[in-house]
Amino acid sequence: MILFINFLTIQTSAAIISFIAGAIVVLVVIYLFYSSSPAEDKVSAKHKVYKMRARYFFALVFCVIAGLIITLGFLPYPQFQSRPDETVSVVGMQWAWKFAPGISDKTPLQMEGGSEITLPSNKLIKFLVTSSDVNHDFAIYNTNGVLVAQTQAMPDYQNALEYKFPEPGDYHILCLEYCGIAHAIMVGTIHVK
Ligand SMILES: [Cu+2]
Repeated sequence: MILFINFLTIQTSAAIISFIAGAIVVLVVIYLFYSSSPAEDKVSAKHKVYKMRARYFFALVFCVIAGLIITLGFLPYPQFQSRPDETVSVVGMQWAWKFAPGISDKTPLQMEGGSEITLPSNKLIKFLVTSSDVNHDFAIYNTNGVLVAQTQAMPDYQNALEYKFPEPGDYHILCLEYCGIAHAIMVGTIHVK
């Protein structure tokens, strides 16, 4: 079963789920069509419907709360409660990235830094990401070109992104938010040792 799931792309899974959901809707309509009884007086029908609606409402609230409680543990946040091993300040600007080690006390415009930085592998790195002009998106791609982490780089706001580079290599930083004519050349590199 797991092997089968691994073969499914997101698109195929979405198509199958849509098909099943559509089939359920059709079946419900057919069921309602054949199970509907002749008209009864409005007052008692209304009373019945309200009663049923209340039951469905509480069942739905129960399911949503249970779902939240069960899935809360899968959120990635609790694993990052530990202190980061290193902090890096990041500024996105038209059209480059600036990296500086540590917490910068300069404004994004004044912060000095290059578009490359060297960081250790298997250490928790905290990126403090902001922008000196428009919205950008700080996206980390691994050595195979796979997107592994991202956060928005926004003017007048700082987003924290914590990531542990699993292995050494050159990780590229691309902008995922179209930010103007030279958006595509906005590339940074993190050399992970
Ligand atoms: Cu950009």
